[in-house]
Amino acid sequence: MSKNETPRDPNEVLDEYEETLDSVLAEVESPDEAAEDDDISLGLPGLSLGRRDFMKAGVAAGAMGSVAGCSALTGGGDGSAANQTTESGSSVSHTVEPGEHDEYYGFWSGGHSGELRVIGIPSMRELTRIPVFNTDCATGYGFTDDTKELLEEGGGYSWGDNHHPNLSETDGDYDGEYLYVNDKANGRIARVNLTYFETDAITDVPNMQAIHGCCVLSPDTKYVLGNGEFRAPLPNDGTDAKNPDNYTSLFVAVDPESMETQWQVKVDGNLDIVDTGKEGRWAISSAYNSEEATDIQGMTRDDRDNVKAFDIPAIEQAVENGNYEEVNGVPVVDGTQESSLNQGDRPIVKYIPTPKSPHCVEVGPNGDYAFVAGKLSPTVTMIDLDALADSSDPEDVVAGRPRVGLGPLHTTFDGNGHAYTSLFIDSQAVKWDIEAAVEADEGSEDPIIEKQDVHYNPGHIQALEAMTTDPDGEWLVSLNKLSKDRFLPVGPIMPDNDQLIHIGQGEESMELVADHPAYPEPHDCVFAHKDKIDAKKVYDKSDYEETYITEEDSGVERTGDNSVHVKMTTKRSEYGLPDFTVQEGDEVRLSTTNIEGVQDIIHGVAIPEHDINYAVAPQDTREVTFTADDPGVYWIYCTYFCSALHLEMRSRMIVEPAEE
Ligand code: K7E
Ligand code: CUA
Repeated sequence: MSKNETPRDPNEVLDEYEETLDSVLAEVESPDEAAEDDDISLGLPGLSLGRRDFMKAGVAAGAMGSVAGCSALTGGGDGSAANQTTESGSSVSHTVEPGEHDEYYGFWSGGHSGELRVIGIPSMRELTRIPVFNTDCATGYGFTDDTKELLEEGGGYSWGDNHHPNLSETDGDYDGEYLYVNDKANGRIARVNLTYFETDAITDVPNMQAIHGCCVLSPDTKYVLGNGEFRAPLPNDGTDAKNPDNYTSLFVAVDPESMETQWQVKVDGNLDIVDTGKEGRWAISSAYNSEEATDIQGMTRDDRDNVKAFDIPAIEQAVENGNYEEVNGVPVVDGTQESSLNQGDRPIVKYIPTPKSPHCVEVGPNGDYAFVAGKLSPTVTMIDLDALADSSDPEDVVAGRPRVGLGPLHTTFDGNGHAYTSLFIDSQAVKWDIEAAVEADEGSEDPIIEKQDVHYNPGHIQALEAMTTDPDGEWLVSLNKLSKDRFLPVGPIMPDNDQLIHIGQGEESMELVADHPAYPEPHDCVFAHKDKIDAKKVYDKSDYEETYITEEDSGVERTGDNSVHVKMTTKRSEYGLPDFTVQEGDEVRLSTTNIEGVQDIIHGVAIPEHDINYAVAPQDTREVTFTADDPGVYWIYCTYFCSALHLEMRSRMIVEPAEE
């Protein structure tokens, strides 16, 4: 704000905004008199829902935006016997006895905390955290030279917003190699090495401001795919900044090994979430804002949006044929509706009309259907992936559209014919029969088997290994955005509430078993059976380029007039150097190897007043480089309680004043 402007009363701004919103939403609700007629269909192929089947926009905006009134708005909260609102009385135990292990790893995205969290299932115990887009002083991620460089080359931001963790697959099953996750905030995709549970690559994808949806191409992880949610000029260099008509949204493919951007496809509307079929051909993206507006009123104006079905081999062919423009070094293929590449028999992107502003897409375990949750529509649209290849009429590809309840966001599967959809507004998980939904009329509630109250306002919902071709059932987690009254109050910023629900093999009723507070803000999680992950307990020094330091290597080497290389080992309970001396102004490269081979004996290297602390695990070598600016004595100490003499584990850095 320029200093000539007087600040406005925030309430006044808010009132004004709400007035505008109300008037626009009133228009959306009744664009004309005829629209009041319940029987009028939308006149769109594939959309035989009546207007009453859409959540009225006013209700939608109010309810999606507020959470207080969920019970008042509940249509489907039927209070059936299966509904259980507290965990008291749950008959299933999720207790893992002391000393016992969980059966599954759960990998949780940490949202705008930038980290991932590893949680054991069924105990819901947090096992560790993996810093990805954030820095972490417990491990030294972002402090040591290699991790600092990783973050700098990955864009140089100090935070990220990770939503969608994905495990690498071979033959449609998890191979335990890698986890890939998006950064919605800065258009990045990161990779975590699951041997060491460590981030090993961050790709700052060109041309994309936000990457929201993210998945791997099943069944063999040919690509990591990402959806650019925010439309922007291409290239975004200040040209055309004020002309939203020329903004575009991109879909990207990144190579899972090199982590290099392979190609992008530009499309109409904003892309949201993406999942792929099981045969390597289709990637299905939900999308909103086909209006291509820049404000909420405009984005919700029309009654329909288009799900995009990306035909991966057709896109590869277009790239191979040179049918692209290169922008910032990336081949960008035109997948907009008018594109010539979408006119022939084999369009690269198919546009499938859905009720407006859908949220998620999840492809079911056998790859038959993509489930598109309606968000503003109380339905889930099932897209038949087999029909997609042949049909020219989008109507043919809609296999079913059950009415599941208010605010459907995400769907998961037990592998036994059931889908479970989260209902944000109703605050429920709804279980329904997939084949019954194909048989039933569109908009029918008949496929619904039961509803379970959750607390409160769920986003993602995930059952064990639901994203593989062979889900395991048994447990489901509802990732609820709000916890409100479920925990001791901890100040105004409350934790989320991840709730564990027992589902068995789908033959029994859902049963709420545990509440689990979560620091803001997980979006999604993914589960892998423990046998599929082979985490190393000690580093293998041959995996690392850094020079391994032995006790004999410990010492100070002057490498230039103003630079030194200090090498020292760590072991219980001493550093390889009890002290070392450098000159004021020296650039100090400090290399440390933990020479212990024993599991869980970690040493820390903390240097007071130099903003340095990092962990060195058994057989690992880490380096930091810093400038010794201030003459004095600095006690380097160990931050991991490694032995009875841990407190005594110290070294002394002496910085001698520069000569006058
Ligand atoms: Cu629904 Cu980013 Cu997957 Cu959040 S997204 S909830
Ligand atoms: Cu080493 Cu404490």
